[in-house]
Order: sequence, then structure tokens, then C-alpha cells
Amino acid sequence: MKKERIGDLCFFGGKQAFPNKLFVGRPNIGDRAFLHKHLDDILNRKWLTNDGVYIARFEEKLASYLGVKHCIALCNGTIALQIAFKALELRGEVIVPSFTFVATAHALQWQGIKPVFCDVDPVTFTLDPNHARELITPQTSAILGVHLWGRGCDAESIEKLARQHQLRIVYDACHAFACSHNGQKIGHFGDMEVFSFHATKVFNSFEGGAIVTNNDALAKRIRLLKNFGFSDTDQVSFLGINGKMNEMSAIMGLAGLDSLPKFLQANKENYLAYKKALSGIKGVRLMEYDDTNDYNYHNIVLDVDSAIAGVDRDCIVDLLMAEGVFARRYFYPGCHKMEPYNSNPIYQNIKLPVTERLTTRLFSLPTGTSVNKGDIQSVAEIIRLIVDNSEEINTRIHEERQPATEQVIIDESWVG
Ligand code: T4K
Repeated sequence: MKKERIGDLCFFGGKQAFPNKLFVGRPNIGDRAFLHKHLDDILNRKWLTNDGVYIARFEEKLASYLGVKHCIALCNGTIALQIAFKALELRGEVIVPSFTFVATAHALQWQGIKPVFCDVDPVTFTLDPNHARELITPQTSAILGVHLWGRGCDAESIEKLARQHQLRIVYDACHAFACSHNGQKIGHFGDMEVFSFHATKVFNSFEGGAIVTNNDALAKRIRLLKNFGFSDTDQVSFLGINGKMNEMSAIMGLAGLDSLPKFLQANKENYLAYKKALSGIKGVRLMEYDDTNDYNYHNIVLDVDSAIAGVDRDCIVDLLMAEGVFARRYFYPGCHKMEPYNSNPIYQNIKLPVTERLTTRLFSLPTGTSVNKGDIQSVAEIIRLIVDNSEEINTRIHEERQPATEQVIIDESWVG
């Protein structure tokens, strides 16, 4: 049923639009017959992890898809980042955007490396090389860029800066599988790039990740690092960890990779459907992808200018949540405002104006193979209704406002 007046909104007593809920990050799942067949094979052969045949096949397929020399499959993106830092022997300080998922910063901190938070470019939302330049100190060992939501960092300026100061470069490419930058596939930039194949990514291996590099020596070191440092049976060469992917994850990854064209197509169609359905809503702008590169369109990110829309981002998110649309305020409030950074005196006076502006304005909407065009139309209609009636909504919300986000989260009907 189309919602036409404020009273139709669930927050104000109307019927919920999506009783079955719509989630950001709903997994895209590949061919089930393939999965079942190969799961049986894994069980029959009784080889479950530790460089099994499916892991090797997954790595080969990934390397070939990306056109990189080496791909090492790992248990998740966070451990992959940490292994990347260890392989490069990073220490001291690493420059990293605050506007990212907290795993990017935590992976540094977990290794005793100080994340030095950098602002982002207001257009691409990726690390601002000019600000990065100001943050370089004698302790800086690397720049860690994030290809946020699949849009590539300014790799050319970062490369130049790193060369001038003899810094290593790592890219967190967890959002950027199947994307390109200046005509080059993501995966080829910096010393190495790190992907995530978490359930919420464009394709997944349940949990999983990979490091890709064109550097032979680094690849060799990463392979040792992910397996406790074993260089031979009973022979440990240095401090390693258990970062291995397992066979079950590898077949999930293989199934996802085979279905990737289908996932990319669904995402692109959803993006275009959102674009059409949201057009003309004042103060609400869909994040753009230019035509010159490949994107996975896996993130539907909206920017709310409250001065024009008449309502703020949080109001729209609360009203959508009440409708069963689990929109997310990625990446609020920014890593520097999260623990352990926020209360650490060394982070007290940092100024990241672009990051701080974006964290109050952006939010993500559901997409992927679980979302259909009718869903998109309904979500956009709800947003349009909110903005068209912003004045009255603001008045009523102040009277009726409950913490809607919390209410919905503790409502367990959506779990399972
Ligand atoms: N770098 C960047 C830039 C990243 O974005 C990430 C991860 C990493 C590094 C680290 O990579 P991994 O170590 O995770 O491989 C989720 C994911 O857990 C996380 O992987 C992802 N980024 C991040 C952006 O999103 P949360 O805290 O938002 O997760 P959660 O549990 O709230 O779920 C997100 C949404 O997905 C919900 O709407 C529910 C839905 N969902 C989730 C799962 C797991 C499903 O529908 N089904 C599922 O199975 O972090």
C-alpha cells in the first residue's frame, strides 16, 4: 500500500511497510547445487582447511580475475590487514582515514601501530593526500588508503607522497572487489591490497579475506605469516598467526565468484532504480559513480542536507527503521570518535571537518539480490513523504519521539 500521508508512516501509527525487514548487507548467495556437491566432497575427502584444494582453486581464480601475480586467501579482512602490516614490518605511525569501518583502524592499533587519522576528500570520500602530507612525521611508516564503497583512492598522489617520504602503501580494498581506478583494476595499487569476503560484501565466503600483491617476496612472507610462521614441518621461521581460510569458505567464495556477474548486474540495476525513484527529493542526494571506471554498486549511500530537506539524516533513518528498512549510518561517528581512540588524549584535538560533516549526513540503504524494484520504489516513496512533510514531521517527532532505533533493535521478531 502506497503511503500518502504522515499517518501512514509506521512511526506515527501506520502499517509497517516491510514486516519481513529489508537489510543493508543481506548476503548474495551463489549456486546452491554447487555448494552442496562440493561440501560433500570436502567431507568425503576429510581435508577441511590448511591449504586444501578448494582454497588453492579460489586463490587461482581470484588472481586470474584481478590479473595479479599473487593472491593469498585468509580468514577475514581484518586479519588480512594485520598480516599485511606484519609482512611490511610496519611500525610507529600509519596514516589512515577515520571515515571507514573501524576494523581498518583497529587492525593497526591491535599491532601496536598508532593510527594517525586523516580527513577525506569531500567528493570521493577517500583519503585526502594533502591532509596526509601534513600528518607525516619521522615515525610514519605507511599510508593506509581505503577505497570506500568501491571508489578508488587518489592512488597517484598517494604514490608520489609515499615515494617522497619512503613510506609503504597498503590499500583496504574491502569494499572494492570488481572495481577499477583510472582504468586499472583495484588490486594492483600500493605494496598490497586487502579484500574482505564477509557475508555483507558483494560476494562472500561466509567470512573471508585475501591479500593480493605483485611482489613475490611479500607473497612468500604472507604465506608463512598466515600459518604460524611455519616454513617447513617442525620449522618455524618467525612469529606468525593463524590467518588461514577453510575449505568450506573457499567453496562459498568459488560459488560467489561464479555468480559475480549476476550480483553486479543486480546491484547496478538497483542503483539505477534508486536513482530514478529518489530523483527530485529535495536535499537528498545519491552517491555518484562516474562512467570512467568499473564499480560493484554494492553500496547505496545517500547524503542528506538537512537545511534543504527540512529533516536530518537521523530522522529519516529512524522513520525507515520503524518501517522495517534497516538503513545504516555507515560510518558514523568516524573511528576517531570511537574507543579506544576517542578517550585517548592524543586524539583529543584532531580536526577532521569533512569526516565530521559526512558522518552526520550519510546513510546506506539495502541493495543486492534480496531487494527488488518494488522494494526500492517503496523505500524512495517513504523518503519522499518524509521530506515533503518535513515541517509537520519535525513538530510531531519532537512530541512523540522515542528512540526508534533502539525500539526496533530490541524487537526480536526480525532475528532469524
Ligand atoms: N575494512 C573495511 C572498509 C570494512 O568495511 C570491513 C568490514 C573490514 C575492513 C573488515 O573486514 P572483515 O574482517 O569483516 O572481513 C559489517 C560487517 O561485519 C563487516 O565485515 C563490514 N566491513 C561492515 C561494513 O559491515 P556491522 O557491524 O555493520 O555488522 P552487522 O552485524 O550489523 O551486519 C550488517 C548488516 O548485514 C545488517 O543489516 C544485517 C546484515 N547481515 C549480516 C550478516 C552477517 C545479514 O543480513 N546476514 C548476515 O549473515 O559490520
